[in-house]
Amino acid sequence: MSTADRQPVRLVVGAAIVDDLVRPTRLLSARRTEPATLAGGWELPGGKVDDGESPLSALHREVLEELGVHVQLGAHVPGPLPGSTWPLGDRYEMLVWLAEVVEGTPAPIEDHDELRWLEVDDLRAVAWLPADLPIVEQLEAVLGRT
Ligand code: 9L3
Ligand code: MG
Repeated sequence: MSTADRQPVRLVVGAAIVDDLVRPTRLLSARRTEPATLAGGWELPGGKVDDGESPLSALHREVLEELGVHVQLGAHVPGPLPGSTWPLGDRYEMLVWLAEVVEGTPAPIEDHDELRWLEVDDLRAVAWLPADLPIVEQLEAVLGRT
């Protein structure tokens, strides 16, 4: 494939949902059901930003679609790429916010079959997707500090 054929990297947004933005003790993890290559892997909920949509709107839309909740956002979890995003393979990069549920109870409505709240000192208890693992490691540092 020539350079001209290469697709631009698409932006994905993700939510690191904690029980309390001020004093976080638990992080919400979600087990994917699709595609087959990612099914069974645990991730921070979220998804692709649609054309013409702002990253913020996309994040709120995704958590509502996937988990049925409204969230309040906290700080970004800054990633290593320009724009503070995290690499997700060749095709995507992800912008991640800390978040707290303000309405509803999270349930695996779409794209996940199980949710699990992980204690901050036990964040590696699930099999995170390889791309999400470095983000979780960063969260260990961020959440452990409070
Ligand atoms: N992805 C990886 N980790 C995450 C999220 C939300 C997404 N925490 C990857 C999986 C897909 C792509 O990004 O390859 C788009 O995500 P989605 O729209 O299928 O959720
Ligand atoms: Mg998704």
